[in-house]
Amino acid sequence: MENIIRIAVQKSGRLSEDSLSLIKECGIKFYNGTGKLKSTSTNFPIEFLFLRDDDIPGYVSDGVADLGIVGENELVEKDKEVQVLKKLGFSKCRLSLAIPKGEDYPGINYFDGKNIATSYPKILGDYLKSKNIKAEIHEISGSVEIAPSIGLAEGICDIVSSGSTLMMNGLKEVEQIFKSEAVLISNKYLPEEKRAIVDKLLFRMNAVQTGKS
Ligand code: PRT
Ligand code: ZN
Repeated sequence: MENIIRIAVQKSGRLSEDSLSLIKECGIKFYNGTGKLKSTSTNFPIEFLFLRDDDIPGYVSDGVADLGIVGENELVEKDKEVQVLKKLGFSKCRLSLAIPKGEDYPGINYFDGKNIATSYPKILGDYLKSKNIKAEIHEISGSVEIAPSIGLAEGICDIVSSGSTLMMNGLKEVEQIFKSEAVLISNKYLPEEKRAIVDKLLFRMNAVQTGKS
């Protein structure tokens, strides 16, 4: 089916609301009832897949979805071949290194020989390598901030937005290693018919953004 495009958006989480509002502001109508994993617009040739954000880069690089909206942190971590069409300006955050707040921090060498818990082993590994630091990366999938207090690791590398989660867990941010926001991504090999629909969508998204600035 080449006269309709498919976009993967987060089912529920920090990206969902802004992703769907942006699409609605583009004048695209669709139904997204709770629990529905797929929906087709009634006035634009687009179908929605509601997924976990972790799966979005892979679905877009495989061509299961033509487009996706995902955080740059997830995109870079998953290391899939896709094209970034547009930065979307929402879900802004950073990936930072943090340590217990009572510790002295002399600089990045602090982490030499230490254990760091994270859900972003690739981004962290690349960063440590670029700084010539040899640390042990301990991959965990969630609640990273409690790792130091339970003796699992000496430091953490996790997403920070306001900083209050770090504070509540007795940690302080010592290095910002990656800045992220939501981006619109596309499969690299779209046929021309789909490309034309994507261009139409991009034109509307640009108009929405210009209207806001
Ligand atoms: O279920 P699914 O896998 O789809 O969702 P998820 O739980 O993996 O992701 P979700 O919905 O939490 O976040 C989706 C994306 O939003 C992330 O990949 C980031 O690109 C972006 N984002 C923006 C954030 C935050 N802000 C954020 N604050 N993602 C996570 N957080 C968490 C962070 O992990 C930490 O626990 O919030 C806490 C820190 O927030 P502050 O404000 O206390 O600093
Ligand atoms: Zn996720």
